[in-house]
Amino acid sequence: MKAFESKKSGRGSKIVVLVILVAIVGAGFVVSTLTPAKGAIGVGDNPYTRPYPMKHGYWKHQEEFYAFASGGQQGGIYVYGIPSMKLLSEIPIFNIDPAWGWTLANKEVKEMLTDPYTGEVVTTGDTHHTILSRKDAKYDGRWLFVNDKKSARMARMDLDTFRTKQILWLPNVNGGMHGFHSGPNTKLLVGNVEFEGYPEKKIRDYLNIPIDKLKGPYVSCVFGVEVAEDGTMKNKWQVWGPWQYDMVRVGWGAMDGWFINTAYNTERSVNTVGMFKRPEDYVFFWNIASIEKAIADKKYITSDEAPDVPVIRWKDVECYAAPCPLNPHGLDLEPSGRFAIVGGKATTIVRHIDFLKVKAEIDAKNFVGEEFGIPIISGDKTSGDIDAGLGPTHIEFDNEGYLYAGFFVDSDVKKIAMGGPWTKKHGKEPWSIVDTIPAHYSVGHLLVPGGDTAEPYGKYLVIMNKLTKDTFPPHGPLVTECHELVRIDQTPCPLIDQMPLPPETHYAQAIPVEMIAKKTKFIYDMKLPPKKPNVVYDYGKKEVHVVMTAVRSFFIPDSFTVPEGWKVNLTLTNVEQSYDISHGWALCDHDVMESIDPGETKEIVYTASREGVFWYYCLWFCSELHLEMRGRMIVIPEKEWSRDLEWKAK
Ligand code: CUK
Ligand code: CUA
Ligand code: CA
Repeated sequence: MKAFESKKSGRGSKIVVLVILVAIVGAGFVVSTLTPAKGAIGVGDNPYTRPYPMKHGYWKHQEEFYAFASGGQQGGIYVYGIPSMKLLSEIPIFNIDPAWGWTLANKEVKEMLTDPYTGEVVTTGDTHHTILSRKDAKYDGRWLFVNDKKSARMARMDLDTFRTKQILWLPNVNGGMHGFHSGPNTKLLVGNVEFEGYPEKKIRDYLNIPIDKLKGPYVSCVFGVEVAEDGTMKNKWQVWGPWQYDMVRVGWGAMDGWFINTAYNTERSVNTVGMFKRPEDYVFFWNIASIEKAIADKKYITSDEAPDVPVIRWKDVECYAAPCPLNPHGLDLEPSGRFAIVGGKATTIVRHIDFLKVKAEIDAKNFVGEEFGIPIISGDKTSGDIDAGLGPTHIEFDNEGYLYAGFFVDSDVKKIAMGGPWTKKHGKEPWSIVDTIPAHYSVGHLLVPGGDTAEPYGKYLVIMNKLTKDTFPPHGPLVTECHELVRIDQTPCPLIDQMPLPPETHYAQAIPVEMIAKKTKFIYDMKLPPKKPNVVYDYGKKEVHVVMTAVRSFFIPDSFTVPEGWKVNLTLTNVEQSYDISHGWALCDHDVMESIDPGETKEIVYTASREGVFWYYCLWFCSELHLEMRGRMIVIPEKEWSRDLEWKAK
């Protein structure tokens, strides 16, 4: 693959050079992948072909990035390696999954999945955006945040255990939490509510926007979440107004102190056709300090539901609108923070908006109109269009001054040389298409490692397709998704691999392996000494408290008795201090199925509702005596119960 590594040619007769390059690189690719290599290194002399015979630990050393991909309606996330495109983990978050012990019998999980405002336990979710934490607008490897669009909540996963540690629910809204993004240092997360909300009367009155419960248009909000040093999230503010919002980016660099978001339904319609009525929609520019000032000036109310969350009127903060192509979806920020790139998904247009020009218009109070009191900035003076293809969706960036825009309808990705200061770096015509990368099929989000930061890592592009059709062998009417790996440090950009991944990734991010691998926990920090196995009977509350340990190949105690109908509160510790030795705790004929990792303690709560003998057993094949690793819960009718039947330490 020497041809791929060679430096790109400079200016000059571009077309001729491009044609020659296509020929050379194209031929080089075919030859090197099809020619059998000498020796035992397998087919082809390139890093994408696995060695044969296989070497142990090959993939471990091969990976450059971890990719974190949202699972959509699967409710959690997927983790896979780049460039291997091999699945490493499928992690439950808003859904339940007993393989992880992520169930309602797990006290901690049940608490996280319970809506604090309604008391409802919600075990289905729709994850869209993964947001890695950052420092100075670059990933720092501390946390991963993920949203649940359906139930308006967001999770924080610690990247040492790959487990969710907190779920934050939004007050005042009925779901539809969509785009969200992190500030350059992850002290503030900003999110959008995509669906028109219908908040309590107090907020409706405060907004003073006439709305009709049956006909709409309703109102909606953009919200801020504060992230503490230890990662704890807290609802900080909500700004309510006449529009709903889709995608959002919190600025850095040139746009520091601002965030931008889009509304594709500026028509404020409640049906599909109505959402297309206008020729263009809006990108909004919000000044973060003005929101903080509104709070300091006490220009807010609070709802009965959330008395600690300021609800601010859109009119009381600094917000400006600029026109953007019809029904935008992708909205992204170029690495220097100067250009906002937005694609109108119902058009062929990708628009670049220069924030320096926007700021000049704002400072000069140069506006071309207003709507609902929001000043409108001239599009002609601040932006330019690239007529790039049908159905632009999302956008990512590399470190060489190129943007990558995916096209749902065209089923391809356009590599576009950016203007401004980037022109010097790549030497290409500003805002021109330099390559068209075919995709299979119908592109949603794109992933370039670090592609939404101030310093993208570049090198690879993953195209996350919405449709797969004939890419893989058929497997029923519900078909897998397709993630396609492309090399982008060369033009044209070759397709390297295709990976099936179950439904349905929206956004994904990738971070260098070394940033995560070095901090991964192998064993949980166990509180020593672990609590002694014990069973305590609380006759007042009709509860049994069981303290149990798991170690190859015993549960201690290996049996306990419970009066029928009592609640069981089981504290289970896996006392193993050995990597990869997880145990399970499945209780027959009950909806209890847990998993517990080395050094971990879990609280499991359920009711012993029926008389009988019920075995509990380990779920992981943990040792040669794994099958023997089991015990019995003996449930005795209350009228037959006596204190003599209590479990006693031997
Ligand atoms: S979204 Cu689904 S492909 Cu929720 Cu960022 Cu665009
Ligand atoms: Cu423990 Cu099997
Ligand atoms: Ca529209």
